[in-house]
Amino acid sequence: MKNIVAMLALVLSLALAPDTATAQALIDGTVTKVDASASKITIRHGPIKKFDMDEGMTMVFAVKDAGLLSKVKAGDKVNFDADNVNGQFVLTKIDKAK
Ligand SMILES: [Cu+2]
Repeated sequence: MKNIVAMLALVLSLALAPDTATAQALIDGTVTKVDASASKITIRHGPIKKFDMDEGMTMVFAVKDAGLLSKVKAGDKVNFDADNVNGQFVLTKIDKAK
């Protein structure tokens, strides 16, 4: 019986691990401008290792899905993710920071 409990605990921890990893991969930032008509957003962000940005900066991101922009406004603290698509940074995910 103890073995079954231990195994269930292990399975549960493995099942939950990917969620934690995803959450940690998001980038912290503050929205400084939303330009819905151009599908662009300006975000002041901290270092982003995967883009070799060692220091924080303010930069413009194109937006894959313009619907993402309805969730946030200038001044909001956010957690977001982006892809580098042929040298253009494209926002793929954004949520207000909790
Ligand atoms: Cu940057």
